[in-house]
Amino acid sequence: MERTFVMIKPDGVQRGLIGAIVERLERRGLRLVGMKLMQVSTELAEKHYAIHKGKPFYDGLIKYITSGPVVAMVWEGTKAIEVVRSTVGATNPAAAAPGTIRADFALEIGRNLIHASDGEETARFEIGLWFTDDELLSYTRDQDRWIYE
Ligand code: D4T
Repeated sequence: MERTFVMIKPDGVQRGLIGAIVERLERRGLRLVGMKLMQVSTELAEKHYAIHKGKPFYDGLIKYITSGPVVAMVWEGTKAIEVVRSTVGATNPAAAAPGTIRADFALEIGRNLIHASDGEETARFEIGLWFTDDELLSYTRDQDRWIYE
């Protein structure tokens, strides 16, 4: 089963949207296998967003991500990477499809509430960057037979 890294960014925590966001992913049928509330260091933020270094929005992005606690999570399920990305919506909330998390709760690209891995390689890298193996659990839920064929 596929795993993906998801982070509720500082605006999501400050706005009291942790529960609403987690509920969307749970309702979809995805399984939470790791979760922690943490203050992101500049070092971790720079590693996570290394691909954007040098871009005009980079400094603001690092400042935003380190501005308060975030909720780091790993979710598991059928095609989890793609499913979470489509549930989250487009990077710019103003352009995100109605019904997605970003469209329903956000307006601006620099306050887009949530991060989700965008591919298999990124998911592997980000899960390893944010979690140790023993922080991730393997388990099943009674309801899984009604979600997974
Ligand atoms: P993240 O990585 O935060 O989930 O967002 P996306 O995967 O949807 O988008 P991304 O990697 O292209 O952008 C990372 C992060 O940078 C912010 N950003 C991006 C910004 O503030 N201005 C911009 O012009 C872009 C492209 C938003 C998300």
